[in-house]
Amino acid sequence: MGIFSNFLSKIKVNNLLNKPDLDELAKELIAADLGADLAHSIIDQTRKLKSATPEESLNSVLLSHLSKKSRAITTNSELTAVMVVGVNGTGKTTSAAKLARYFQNEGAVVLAAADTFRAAAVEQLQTWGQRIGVEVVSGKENSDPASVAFDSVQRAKEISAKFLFVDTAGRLHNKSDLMSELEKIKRVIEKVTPVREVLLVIDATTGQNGLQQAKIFAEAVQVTGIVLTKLDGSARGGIALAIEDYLDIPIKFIGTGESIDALAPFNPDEYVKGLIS
Ligand SMILES: Nc1nc2c(ncn2[C@@H]2O[C@H](COP(=O)(O)OP(=O)(O)OP(=O)(O)O)[C@@H](O)[C@H]2O)c(=O)[nH]1
Ligand SMILES: [Mg+2]
Repeated sequence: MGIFSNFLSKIKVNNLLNKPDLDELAKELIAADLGADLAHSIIDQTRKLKSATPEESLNSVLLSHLSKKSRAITTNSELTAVMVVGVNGTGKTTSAAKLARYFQNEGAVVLAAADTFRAAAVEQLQTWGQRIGVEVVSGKENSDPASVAFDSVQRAKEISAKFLFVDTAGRLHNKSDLMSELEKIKRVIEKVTPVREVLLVIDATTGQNGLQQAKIFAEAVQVTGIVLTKLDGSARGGIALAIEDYLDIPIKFIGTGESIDALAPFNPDEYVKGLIS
């Protein structure tokens, strides 16, 4: 990241923000996927804030646009059920497996292959499950995803699992089919236990498009948090700030690679430092 490093090295010399500096900062913010409106309000606020240095002002303004909501996974004392949702290719299946790995040391975990739309999706999750020693509940190809979800929550109860992560489809015939399928999966799990988290997976490399996806999913299902993936690539990561600012949905985890351990809790201070240092 470090998208503002050029800009900051320049202003450090004279330690004040003039009009050309601010124009350049606006350009950098927009290029970092923040969107024009947010970029301009950050500029306005940074200009007005009288911190010791422009860098400090920018740091606190950027932080103030992040969500104040908890970034921890809400757990139940017994089983915690988590749905993993998002458009196709964002990293849902990989993130579900990474989450299973992450929480594995807290107790037994079950993975549910509720993306029955694509045969390969089930295999993909089973492969991860075998590698990390986590049971994967699946159904036949094209079986009802809600019935897979139901079987998985039953199984999780049976083995007194602490966590259930439910992988879901990213694409169906149309958007409303997908959203009603997600609602149905949630309803069915909740016959047994409340769904504590609906985590929306967003690919950081899709930029402003990620914000559109977040808006659509947040309207249809109650998204409780975001997993922002592919931050190891060329993504400038500003989309995190845009999503939190517009929707106030906290980013809970970030994906930083294709390996099973490439998942970390989102840290706001580090994120903002990464953006500007
Ligand atoms: N570099 C990088 N690649 C990732 C990350 N997370 C996922 N991927 C890769 O992105 C690709 C898609 O990941 P999947 O987990 O299959 O995505 P999905 O959302 O389940 O896709 P569908 O099931 O088709 O909807 C795979 O090649 C993953 O290895 C990440 O944090 N960094
Ligand atoms: Mg998948």
